[in-house]
Amino acid sequence: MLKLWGRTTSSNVMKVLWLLEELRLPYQRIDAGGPFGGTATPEYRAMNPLGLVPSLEDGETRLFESNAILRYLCNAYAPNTPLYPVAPAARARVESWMDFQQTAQSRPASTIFLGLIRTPAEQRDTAAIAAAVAELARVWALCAAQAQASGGFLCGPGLTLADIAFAPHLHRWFHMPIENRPDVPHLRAWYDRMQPHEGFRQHVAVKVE
Ligand SMILES: N[C@@H](CCC(=O)N[C@@H](CS)C(=O)NCC(=O)O)C(=O)O
Repeated sequence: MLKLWGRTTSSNVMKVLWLLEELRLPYQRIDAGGPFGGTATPEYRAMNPLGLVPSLEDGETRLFESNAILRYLCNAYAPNTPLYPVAPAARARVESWMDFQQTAQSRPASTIFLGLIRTPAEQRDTAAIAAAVAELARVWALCAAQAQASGGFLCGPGLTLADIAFAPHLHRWFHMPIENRPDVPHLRAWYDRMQPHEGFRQHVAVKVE
């Protein structure tokens, strides 16, 4: 059975949980990271060198990096899924947006989340948070315009791994107490298109904590 290591409050774990649900794959989840710890042991570090979550164990295969795990699950268990198209150009487009999530979106999103949700009000760096909000709004504008132009989701009218990779941060954007949250055209429509998916409702659209 697939084993997923990681606490459910991690955005990077959430995206894997959504995909597992989307593909109807049975799995066992083991709490790790944050208050659960367990990520500093040599055994865990052998699976995930920085001691982060998620990690996936599938028999002898051990993987880290959430987006790599998403791709592995499709390749191994759903090779023909439209979530990760096979045609080289379509696949590369999905992968471009997944890389963009890690390189452009994740950093400002983490600054906002850690600042607003994990830091006591009196210790917050409000200037850093405001700068990250402006930076993330620019990233969201690009994503939302892309989804609108593509017919609904980032890479066409149907959901792909690219949308799943962004989803936890998109949910947080609308649910964190962001002061003067910029209004990004079409962003809410992209977010709303994810709502009918059971895996999104169960694992992503949860209390922000
Ligand atoms: N690029 C990595 C980032 C992983 C990451 O930063 N995970 C965070 C949670 S979202 C983490 O492990 N934080 C420390 C902890 O939970 O103990 C991925 O996508 O898997």
